[in-house]
Amino acid sequence: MKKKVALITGISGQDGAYLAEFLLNKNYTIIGTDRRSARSNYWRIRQLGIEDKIIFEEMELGEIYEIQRIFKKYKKIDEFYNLAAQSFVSTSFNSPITTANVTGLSVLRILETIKSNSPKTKLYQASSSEMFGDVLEKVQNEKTPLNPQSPYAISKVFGHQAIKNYRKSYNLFCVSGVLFNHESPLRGEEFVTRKITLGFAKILEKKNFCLELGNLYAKRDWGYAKEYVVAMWKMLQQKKPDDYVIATNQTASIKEFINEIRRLIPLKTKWIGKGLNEKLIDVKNKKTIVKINKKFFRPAEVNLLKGNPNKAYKQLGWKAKVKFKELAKIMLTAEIKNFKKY
Ligand code: NAP
Ligand code: G4F
Repeated sequence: MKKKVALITGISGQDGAYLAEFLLNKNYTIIGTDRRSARSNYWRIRQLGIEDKIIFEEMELGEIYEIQRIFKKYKKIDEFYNLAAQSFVSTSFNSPITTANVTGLSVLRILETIKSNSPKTKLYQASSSEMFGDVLEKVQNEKTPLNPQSPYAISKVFGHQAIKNYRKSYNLFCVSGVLFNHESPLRGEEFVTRKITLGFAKILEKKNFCLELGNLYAKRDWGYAKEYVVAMWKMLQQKKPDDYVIATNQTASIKEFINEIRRLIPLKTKWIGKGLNEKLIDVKNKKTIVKINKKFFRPAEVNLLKGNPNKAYKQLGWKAKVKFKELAKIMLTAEIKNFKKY
């Protein structure tokens, strides 16, 4: 049987690396695309030991010609996973137009290219729970109305609706995975869970490090990225294309995530103060190890995300095994191990 070919945009990102690893184990040929040819940002793929098994291509998603060029070069692409995006919500407030172009409009460029050049290619689009924004239902599912709160989320809504529209209008096999926050040791250092685990690894090593954070009270439904990429693949193996929520159905605040880390470390710590003066201190020497910095607050916040993944369970047979407490342990353990190595 001929090997299936999968193209992954955003191959250098967290999900790109885990998805490539998963699909290689399923004997796929992987074309991994990124906006630049420099391999310096392939640390995740290197860490997974799969760099030599991927065909790398440069493809700037801002240019439709770039996407067309890749489809002309590789005549048969069975599955196309669009994971590339300006994915950091904070940055989207400072760079809204770039975000809309890359995260939103690129989806249309891909859909147009597939429609004209390769209508049999199945497309996975990385939609996001951020689209629920200022939530209109306490637990969010595929039917919950969208209420985005950032240029990032607005861009994701555009891509999400484009997928629905092209599926209906042109009968393309294109789907959106509405993934809630998923984390791992391969998460970018700017995202809050990784910032926290890295911060605590530094605190344990050099005793004078202080971690500065923004809003501790926003709640997220945090899962494990390695499990979430499996759901992406499952969506493309269905008879009919459809959209799915992927989540753990548990929610916890940033402070609760920190409290989980506190349980895992050999330091006695205590929360003191309120509002912008809230701090976590080392009980023994009274040093501040976590404090609030206003600069990490967002112009508009998403206060609560909690997903209902029942449809994915029933139709894909997918369920999250790792919940946020175990996730905190996985991430902190890896962080400390890495620190010791370097
Ligand atoms: P990530 O680690 O930030 O990776 C994003 C990828 O997009 C990187 O490879 C990045 O390349 C690439 N990229 C950025 N701008 C580009 C451009 N102009 N042209 C081509 N590539 C570009 O994100 P992730 O956590 O793996 O997430 C994967 C996707 O899922 C993203 O679309 C994200 O928005 C979405 N999502 C993520 C989560 C989550 O919790 N992780 C939840 C829901 C949805 P560089 O290395 O060059 O920056
Ligand atoms: O880790 P975050 O930056 O992730 P956020 O904004 O939820 O977005 C992530 O998940 C989305 C899915 O829901 C993805 F679509 C998106 O691409 C990305 O992967 O922030 C989480 C929460 C926010 O409420 C933020 O205000 O943590 C709060 N927070 C508090 N202090 C902080 C910080 N976030 C960051 N990044 N840095 C802080 O110092």
